Amino acid sequence: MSSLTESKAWIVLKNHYHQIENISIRNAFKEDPNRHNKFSLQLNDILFDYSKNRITDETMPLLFELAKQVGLEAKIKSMFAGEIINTTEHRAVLHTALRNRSNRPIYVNGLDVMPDVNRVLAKMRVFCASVRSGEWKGYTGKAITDIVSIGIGGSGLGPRMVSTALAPYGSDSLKIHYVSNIDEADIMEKLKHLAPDRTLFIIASKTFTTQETMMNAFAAKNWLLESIKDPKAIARHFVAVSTNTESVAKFGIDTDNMFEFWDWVGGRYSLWSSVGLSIALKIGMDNFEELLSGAHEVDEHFRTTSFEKNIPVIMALLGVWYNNFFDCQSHAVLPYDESLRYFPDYLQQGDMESNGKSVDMQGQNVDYSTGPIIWGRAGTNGQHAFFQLIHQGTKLIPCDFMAAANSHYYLPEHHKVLISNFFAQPEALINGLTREEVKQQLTPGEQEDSVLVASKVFAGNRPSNTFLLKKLTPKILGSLLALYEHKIFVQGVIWNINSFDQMGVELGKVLAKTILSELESGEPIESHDCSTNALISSYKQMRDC
Ligand code: G6Q
Repeated sequence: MSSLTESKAWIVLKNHYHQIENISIRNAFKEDPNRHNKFSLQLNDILFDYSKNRITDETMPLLFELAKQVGLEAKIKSMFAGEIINTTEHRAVLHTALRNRSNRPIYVNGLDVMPDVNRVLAKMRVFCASVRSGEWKGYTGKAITDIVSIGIGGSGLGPRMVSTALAPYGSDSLKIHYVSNIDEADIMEKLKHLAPDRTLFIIASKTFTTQETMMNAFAAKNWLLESIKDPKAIARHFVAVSTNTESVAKFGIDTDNMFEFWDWVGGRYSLWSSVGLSIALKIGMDNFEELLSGAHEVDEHFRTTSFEKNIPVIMALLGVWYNNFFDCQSHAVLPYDESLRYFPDYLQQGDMESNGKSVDMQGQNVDYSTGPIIWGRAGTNGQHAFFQLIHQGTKLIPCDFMAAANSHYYLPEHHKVLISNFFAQPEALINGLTREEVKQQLTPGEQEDSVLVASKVFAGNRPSNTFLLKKLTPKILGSLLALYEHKIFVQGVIWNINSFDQMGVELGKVLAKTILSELESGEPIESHDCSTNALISSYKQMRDC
């Protein structure tokens, strides 16, 4: 047994769980008209309501006790102070410095990182203004109309999600396209609509060695040079976002057009750095800095607020409550906002790559469940796809619902219907529908059909959190993303795992390299299990016939 599951706070929580696991949320609301006030918090323009959870007045204090027991307060200080908390990679974790709008000095190895952060932001500002105004010209003298940002994982998901979410703030004369996949369909489908002399490529790669990104970058370079036959054109059509100056120069990009960031920025936490260049180009630097400000406000909230009023801490503890005590396997994220359609994808990486670990900080296998499976889709589309399982399936799936009170668009009736669904689903999830209620709704003939009656019963009591945002502005989005980042951090601290490495993505990459060379070989392949050998052989037959 690990010290976590043997600890006092954990054992007390386990006992409490057995006492209240079947508490009816529906009854809890009837019994306590103050439940919403008690279990909700407002942070600037975000209202966080966690009253629709299986918790009583006793639950949260016990969960706060767990947070205290694992030394969360000191761990938060360590992260903000730039200590080496990513111990396997010997790195500080300082995405908070990228949005430190207070400019408070933050030291890594005795050096204040803020002058560098501000220098790169200033460089991004000049560049964005030049491209957006049309002053920056392509090689043939034409202004840029299309940006293609090539990057994968942390160098792709965040920028794509944010620039989609903030499309209403975007320049109509500048279109942004994202290419990640090594599948040629990704780049080919994007490039076929573009004019090389009006296209600017951003190669976003921390290492500048990632196979997918580099192959796509070379394909982009060839595409450009097929049309504009002078290699000097590269300097006007390619910029890089990286920590690797040498490789950027080797690729042929003018290092004056390289936007740097640092090894203390983890890939999946990097959209706040120059990795967000495509976002800044789309929405302008003022709006990009608003995004940073929103995140900074949450950083300050997280850093300075007591656990009882600390939204990321509460989000994390509720997640632990379901993950470790109710044995929930997954967590659904359901933005009622089409602009946030990529948010579940982005959060999948942020959460699952951070906390999908089974070894603790001391190198021991854990004997408790760690990060949940994160999934979801924008509402109302999800309602017509998988909500059946959330309402009536055999699995308990805690959900996060989020929506903006004000829309950027001009079909007010649409927004009202969207919001009515956004409120209805969490309510339906807790209330369910009893046998008696079902019978009241049936015709007399239908009441005879016991299968029909049973099928229409909803057990209810299914928990959720609700985030009501005033409007999806850059600032509010920045805040929302930072809430989730810190939730992930807190859970990593409780589970005593390193949330900032990602060793689990390496093995498949190594095997793919071996297989790549075998795909060209005429010899029978026998080095794998019989399934993989046979599949490779069948692939070659299909490919070559
Ligand atoms: C994220 C990971 C990973 C990384 C990509 C791209 O935290 O480290 O998703 O972002 O593998 O890496 P490069 O930016 O180095 O190309």
